[in-house]
Amino acid sequence: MNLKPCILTFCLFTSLFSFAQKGGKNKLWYDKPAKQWVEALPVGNGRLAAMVYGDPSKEKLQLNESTFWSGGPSRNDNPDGPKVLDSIRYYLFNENYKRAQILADQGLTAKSLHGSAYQNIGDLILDFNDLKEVKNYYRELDIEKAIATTIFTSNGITFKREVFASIPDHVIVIKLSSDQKKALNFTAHFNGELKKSVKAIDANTLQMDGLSSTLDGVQGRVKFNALAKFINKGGKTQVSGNGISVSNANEVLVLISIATNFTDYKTLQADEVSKSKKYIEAAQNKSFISLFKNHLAAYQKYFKRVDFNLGTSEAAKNPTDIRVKNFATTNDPELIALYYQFGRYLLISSSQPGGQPANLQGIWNNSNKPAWDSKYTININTEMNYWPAEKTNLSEMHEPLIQMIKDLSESGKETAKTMYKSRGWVAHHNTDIWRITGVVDFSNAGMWPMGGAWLSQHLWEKYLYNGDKNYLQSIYPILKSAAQFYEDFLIEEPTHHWLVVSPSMSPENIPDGHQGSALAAGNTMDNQLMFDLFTKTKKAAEILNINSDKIPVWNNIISKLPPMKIGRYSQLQEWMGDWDNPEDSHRHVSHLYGLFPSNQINPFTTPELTDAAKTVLLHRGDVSTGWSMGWKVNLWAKLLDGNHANKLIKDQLTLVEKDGWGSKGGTYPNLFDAHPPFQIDGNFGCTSGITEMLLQTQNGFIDILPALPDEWKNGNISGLKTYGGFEVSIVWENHKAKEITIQSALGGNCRIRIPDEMELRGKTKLKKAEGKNPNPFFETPEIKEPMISSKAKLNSIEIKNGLVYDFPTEAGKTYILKMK
Ligand code: FUC
Repeated sequence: MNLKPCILTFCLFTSLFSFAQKGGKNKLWYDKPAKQWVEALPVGNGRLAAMVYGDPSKEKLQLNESTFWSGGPSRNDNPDGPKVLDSIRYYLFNENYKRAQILADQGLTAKSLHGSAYQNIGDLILDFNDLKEVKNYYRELDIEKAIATTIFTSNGITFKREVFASIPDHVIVIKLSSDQKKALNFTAHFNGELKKSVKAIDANTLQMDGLSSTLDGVQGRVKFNALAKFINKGGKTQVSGNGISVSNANEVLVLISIATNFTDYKTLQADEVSKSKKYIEAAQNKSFISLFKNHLAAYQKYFKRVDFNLGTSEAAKNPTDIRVKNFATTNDPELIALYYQFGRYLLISSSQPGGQPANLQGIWNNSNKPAWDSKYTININTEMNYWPAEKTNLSEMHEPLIQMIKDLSESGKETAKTMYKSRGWVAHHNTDIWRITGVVDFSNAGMWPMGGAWLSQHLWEKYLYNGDKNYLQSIYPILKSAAQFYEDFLIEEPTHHWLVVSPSMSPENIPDGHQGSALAAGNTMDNQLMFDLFTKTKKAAEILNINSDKIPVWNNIISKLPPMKIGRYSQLQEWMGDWDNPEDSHRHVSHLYGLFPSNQINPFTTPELTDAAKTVLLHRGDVSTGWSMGWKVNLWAKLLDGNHANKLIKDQLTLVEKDGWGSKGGTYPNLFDAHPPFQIDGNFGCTSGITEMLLQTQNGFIDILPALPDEWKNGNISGLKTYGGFEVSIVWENHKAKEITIQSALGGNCRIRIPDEMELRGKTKLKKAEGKNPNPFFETPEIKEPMISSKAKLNSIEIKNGLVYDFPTEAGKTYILKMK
C-alpha cells in the first residue's frame, strides 16, 4: 500500500472539520462571510481567477479569465503625428505649453481607441436554501497552500468548502463536504452580464457562453466558454431550469474550466469550447487529493523559496481585517510578514509563464468597465507589479511581462513609423491585451513616449539576476530597437544643446504656471530613462561582442543628455526648468525613478542628489494612493531610512473598509491594495519595498539590512535573490546580523556590506573591499555632475556604519557568515 496518499488523506481529514487554531502564519482569516468584493478571497492560476465569498447560504465565486478583454486585435496610432510634431516641439521650446497641448490632443492623441477593458466572466452561484442558523463560522485563505476554506455548522452539521485554482490542471477546484452523510443540498447556476447563453448541458454540467463588449468603436470579439462539472458522492444531480440541483450528496467536487478564442494579440482563432472541455475532461478523472497534490507541488515550488518572520504577538490572534484596522495602534509585526508574502502569493497566482502579465488588478476584476479599464499603465503601475519578481525569487513570474515587451516591440514599430517617422519601437503610457502603443485618454496623461524605455529596463534587470548570455542574446534586439527609436526621436534643445525627449511630460504632473499643460521637453525622468536605456544597450552589445559600430553613436548620445539638476528649494528638479512647487503632493514621484528603481542616485556615490531626492519626498509627503505609498517604501529604503519606510508601510496598512473610489490609499479587508479603488500595484510595491529594507543589490555590493527599522528587532528572511546570481538568507537579533547564508549560482566576487563585524565559515577569508567591484553584475553607473542652483542648501544622507568586504565565490557553493 502506498502510504503517502494515505497520510495526506488523514491530514486533510483531521483538519477537515476542526480549526482549533484560527489563523496562524501565512493565513488571512475572517469570522464572517464576505459582504463585498474586497472582502472576498482571491485564488488564481495565472489564467483563471476566482473571488470566493464564503457565504453559507449563497456561495459565490466571481470568475475571471485573463484573456477575456473587450474589443479585438486593434491599433490606435494617430496618423496626423508627423503633421504636428515639429510645431509642438517649437511651442514647447518657446514656452507656449497650452498650444503644444492643444496640438498634441489633435494630432497625437488616439482618434477614438483609448484601449480595451479587462472584463468579468461572471459568477458561479451555489444556493443552499435550507441552510439556517449558522454557527462557528470561519473562513481563511492559506497563502502557503493557495487554498481558500470556509467552515461552519448549521443544524448540528459541520460544512466545509475548499477552493483552489490549479496551475497544472488548468481548472478551479471546489470541494464541498460535511461531517454527516447526505447533508449537501443545493442548486447551482452561472450568471454573467456578458453571457450569450447559459444552460445545463447534462445533469452534471453547467455551461455559459459569452462575448466581450464593444468599446471605443472596436467590436467585441473575444468569446468565452465556461463549464462547471459537478461530481457527487452519494445523492443525485439533476437539471433544474438553467441550473443543476444536487440533493442528499455526501460530498461534491466542482471543477470550473473557462477558455476563450484568444490565440495571441493579433489573432482570435482558438476554439474556446473544445479548450475548456479538454481541461474538464482531463481533470474529472482525478481525485480531489490528487488534484490538490498537483496544485500544491506546482504552487509551493515558487512560494516556499522565501520564508520571512518578524515575530508574532497577541494581535495576530485577531481576524485579518481587525488586524489591519488596529495596526497603527498595536504591535503586530506578523501582519507585515503576511502582507509581504501575500504580494508573492498574488504574483504567483496572477502571472504564470506562457500567460498574460498581471494588469492593474492582477487578474481579479468584477466589472466590465473597471477603473482605467484594468489595463496596463506603463508609466509606473505595470513596472511596479514586477518589482518583486526577481528579488523575491519568482523569476519565472517575470516571463509574461518579458513576453509582453517582445509583443510591444513589434506593435510599437508601426507606431514609431506612423506617428513620428522614426525607426525602432515606441510605447506610450498605456497598453492592453492587443498591445496598443498609441497615445490614450488625453495628451496630459498619454503623451509620454517612454513606456518602451521603462519596460526595457526589465529586460536588462533580468539578465543581471540570471547572468544568462543566451537570454541576453534573445532580448538584445528589443533593447537595440528601443534605443533606435530615441536615436531618431531625441532633439537638441536650444539653450544648452542637450538631447531631449520632446514632446513628453513628467507623468502625470503639471508644473505651476504652464496653463494647465503637462507637456514639456527634457524632463528629469525621461533623461534618466534615456541614460539607462543607452548605457544598458551599449553594455549588452559589449557583452555579446556585437554592433561595435553603434558604441560611438550611443556614447555620443549619452554625453549629450541633460545632467540632473538641483533647484532653488534644494529639490531634485522634476523638469528642465526649476518649476517645482514644494507644496505639491502629487502621487507620482517620477523624477525619483533615478533613486528607485534605477540606481543613478544613491547615498554612496551621489550624496548631493540623494539629499535632493530626499527633499522631494519630504515635500510630497507620505500618505497618497496605494501605489504611491508602495513606491515610497522602496524610496525611503534606498535612502537607508528604515523607520520612514516602516512609517509608509503603516500608512499603507490602514484599513479602507469600503470598495470604490476615494482619495486616501490603504488596504482593504482582504489585503488588496486600495488606490482606491483596488489596484494591485500597491501590494507588489510594498513587497518590493520590504525586500529593499532588508537587502539591496544595486549600489555595487550586496547590502545587508540597509534600512532595518527600530521596530524590527529580531527576524529572519531566506531565499532572496541579488544581481550576479546570489541567493541570500539573513537572521538578525537585536538589530544585528547574526547569520548570513549566501549561495552562489554564477561564482565571482561577492562584495557585501554588513552592519557589524562577522566572520566567514571555512577557509575563505573576508577581505576589506577596495576600488571597483570586479564582479561585472555589480557595475554602477557613472553619471554627470548635477547642476546646482545657487539657492540650494544640501546636506548628506547619513550612512550608518557599514563594513564592506570581498570574498571569492564558486558557482554552486554556499557561504556562511556568522556574528563575531
Ligand atoms: C495612473 C495614475 C493613477 C492610476 C492609473 C491607473 O494614471 O496616475 O493614479 O494609478 O494610472
